[in-house]
Amino acid sequence: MFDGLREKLGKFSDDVEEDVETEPEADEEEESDSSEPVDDVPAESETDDQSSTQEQSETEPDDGAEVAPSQDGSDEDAREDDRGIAERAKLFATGKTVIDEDDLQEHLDELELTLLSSDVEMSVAGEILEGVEANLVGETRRRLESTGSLAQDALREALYEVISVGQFDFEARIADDEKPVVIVFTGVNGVGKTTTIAKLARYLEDRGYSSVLANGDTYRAGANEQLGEHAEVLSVPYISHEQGGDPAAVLYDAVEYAEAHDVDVVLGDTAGRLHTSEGLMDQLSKIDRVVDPDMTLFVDEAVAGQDAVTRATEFDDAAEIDGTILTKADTDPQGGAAISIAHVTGKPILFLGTGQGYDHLKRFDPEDVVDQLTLGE
Ligand SMILES: Nc1nc2c(ncn2[C@@H]2O[C@H](COP(=O)(O)OP(=O)(O)OP(=O)(O)O)[C@@H](O)[C@H]2O)c(=O)[nH]1
Ligand SMILES: [Mg+2]
Repeated sequence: MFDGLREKLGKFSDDVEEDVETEPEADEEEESDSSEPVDDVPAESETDDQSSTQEQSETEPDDGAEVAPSQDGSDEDAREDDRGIAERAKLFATGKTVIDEDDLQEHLDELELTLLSSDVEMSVAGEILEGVEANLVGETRRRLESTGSLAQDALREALYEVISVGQFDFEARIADDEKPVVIVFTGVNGVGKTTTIAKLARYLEDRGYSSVLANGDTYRAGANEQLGEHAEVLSVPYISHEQGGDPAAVLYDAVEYAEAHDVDVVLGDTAGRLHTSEGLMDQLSKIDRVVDPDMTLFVDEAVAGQDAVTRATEFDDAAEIDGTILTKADTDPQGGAAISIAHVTGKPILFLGTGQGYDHLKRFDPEDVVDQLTLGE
């Protein structure tokens, strides 16, 4: 998953790292002469744990901006130098490495192209670039484990910032909300809504929650049979009406069934639709009015890239969503939608579909995704 993009992102980290220079050793002598009392600790530098795995581990006081080379020249010059370094790139947590501003800009331009060509939405790409730059020049927050490569860490942090938008603890919500918890699934045709519902029923069962499947897709011929078969295989109850019936009525019946039988979760399927199909979107509003779902989840294919991002926004505008499930992540080498959707909609990605089997559903873990995108784990 995301192999294509990982390769390209790896190039960014490698290229930047190649251009990073360790500051001249000359400093060290001068510094040891001036024997600062502070020399033992990296403490007053910004962060804690992170590595100085670079070659520059010899230790010196650090925080490059203030600890200037000079001594010999005038203070003026020293400050000028400092400012130069600080502005170019007061780089990197240790303060001992610098990269030329032009070089950095060139790498950032390449990174932008990489992201855009992998279907990352434009504003999200911009946000990532800003994050990378800020993380390189300023202090990295180190929420993620350090990889020892400063450029890679900066990229990882910036990716995490956009990918983790809006995350909430799905299982805690299921556990805490009043039962039955009603979840309705929306999205365009053929993206994997019905399959995802079946997978989620299995996922919930594995965690001790019962569910009932409700077929709100009264539109497509064969929809009843399809969801009904899943219900049979999974041994979960199934509520459906005749084709052409009112989806809100199906959902209503399913909620009543759940209440009567102490079922924890109602999983409501709906027909594939475009956000522009007025009649079908009206049905969603009616479902909202009649059963007031606890969550409306937008389902789309990871492989749809930019299209998925646009559709998520359109669905959110038309019938507010609480989160997204991206299917077919197993066939997506790019990751553009996975990176962009949460930031663009402000709603989290909750699950990834990773295949056609019932067990091919993974909780979307932003840290995990960042690792996959940058480390291949
Ligand atoms: N590789 C892969 N295929 C998937 C995944 N999820 C669903 N599919 C396949 O996508 C196809 C469409 O799935 P459905 O669940 O019928 O899609 P839908 O959104 O309900 O379609 P409509 O009801 O027609 O709107 C099926 O062949 C599924 O097996 C996934 O995560 N990975
Ligand atoms: Mg379906």
